[in-house]
Order: sequence, then structure tokens, then C-alpha cells
Amino acid sequence: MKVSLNTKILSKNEQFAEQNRRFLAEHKLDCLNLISSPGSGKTTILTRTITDLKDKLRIGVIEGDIKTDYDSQRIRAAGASAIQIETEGACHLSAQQVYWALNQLPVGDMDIVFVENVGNLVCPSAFDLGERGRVVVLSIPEGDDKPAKYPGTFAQCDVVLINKIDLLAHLSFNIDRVSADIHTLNPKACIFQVSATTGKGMGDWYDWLLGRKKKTD
Ligand SMILES: Nc1nc2c(ncn2[C@@H]2O[C@H](COP(=O)(O)OP(=O)(O)OP(=O)(O)O)[C@@H](O)[C@H]2O)c(=O)[nH]1
Ligand SMILES: [Mg+2]
Repeated sequence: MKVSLNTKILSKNEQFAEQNRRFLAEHKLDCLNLISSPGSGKTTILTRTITDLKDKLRIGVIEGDIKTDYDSQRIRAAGASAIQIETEGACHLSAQQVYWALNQLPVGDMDIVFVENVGNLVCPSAFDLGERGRVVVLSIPEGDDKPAKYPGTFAQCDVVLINKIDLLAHLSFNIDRVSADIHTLNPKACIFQVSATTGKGMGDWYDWLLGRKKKTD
């Protein structure tokens, strides 16, 4: 018997990532995968973005956490639809979980779906969810050595949001070093300095997001 080895065998995750790409294309939906350490401010960035862009961008959110629906409650309180996935121990979301959640969201009323991945800088970047872009959040209290120590995550993203810049005066964090390290790993990454609690710098992030909307319109 002759077995052809020319056909690429896709893993289950890759198959669902392909399905997600088709789903997003059919529904003309943008989709960004948010990756960071726990507590860097992903949900705070999302709730502020939902509030500030409520007249400009229709946002839905898929929340990934090991346990609890706290984050999806915060998203709904900010005025957007949210679907919570509890991974029960897994350190990342899978494309199959995202496929299920996309099918629960009222996507006909949306321009973009954010996927807030489980907080850590290692596993999530290894799993293609079929998303259209990746955003890594790095916050000032985590320290300025993180891009160098977790290069895989920073090498595969479109944007890095350096969050909690309101704390710069209180902590030792060298923004120039971080920017240089990110650009060495990923010359195309856009870097925005923001504070999700004070709102400082969020305008540049919004301009970038709204620029994507114009391209998909
Ligand atoms: N000072 C300051 N605190 C912030 C900022 N953004 C978020 N925080 C605080 O940081 C803490 C964690 O914020 P979250 O938005 O829950 O972080 P997260 O990344 O969603 O956390 P996980 O989902 O658990 O990974 C909260 O106490 C926020 O109020 C900021 O820009 N400045
Ligand atoms: Mg969160």
C-alpha cells in the first residue's frame, strides 16, 4: 500500500484555528488575542476600551481563566457581551474553546472580539487560536527584563501595551531597555505606553484599533 506524505496533517488545535479563521472572515470580524502575566491589567484595559469606544467600535470578549467568571462580569458591567471559559487548570485557551465561545456571542452586532487568554507569558503564545492579531500586555511592576526572559511571546505579537505607566515614578523600570529588547525580538511590533486606570496614552492604542477597523470595513 502506498501512503502519500504530501498532505499536511493538522493537529486538532490547528483544525479549529482554521475554522475560527473562516468564521471570522465570514462574519467580517476582527479578533485580537491578549496575552500577559496575571494581573498586568488586561481586563482593566478592556473595560476602559469598551467604555471609551462605545460609539465607535462594537466589542465582544471571550474570557479565559483557570477558575471564576469574575472577568466576564467586569466586561458585562462595562457594557459588552462576554463569554467566560474556565480552563480548570489549563494554562492557555485552545482554538476549540474559542470556536465554541465565538458561536455563543452575538457576533452580528460586533466589529471585534477580544480573547483575554489565561494569564502567563509562556503557554498561550504557543497556541494558534485563529486570531487576526496578538497584543501582549507588560506592566511596570513586572520588571523590565520580561521581553528578554520570555522572548517567544514578545516575538510573536503585533502590539505591546506597556501598562501601569502611572507607577513609573515609584518603581525601577527602564522603558528604553524594554523597547530596545522588544524591537530586537520583533522589529514590527508597535509599542504603546498606557495607564488603563488614569487613561494616559490610551488614545494611541485606540487609534491603532480604529485603524484596523477601517481596513476591515
Ligand atoms: N496603577 C495601576 N493599576 C492598574 C492599571 N491597570 C490595571 N491595574 C490594576 O491591576 C490589577 C490587575 O488588573 P486586571 O485588569 O485584573 O489584570 P488582568 O491582567 O486582567 O489579570 P488576570 O485576568 O488575573 O490575569 C487591578 O488591581 C487593577 O486595578 C494601571 O494602569 N495602573
Ligand atoms: Mg483579567
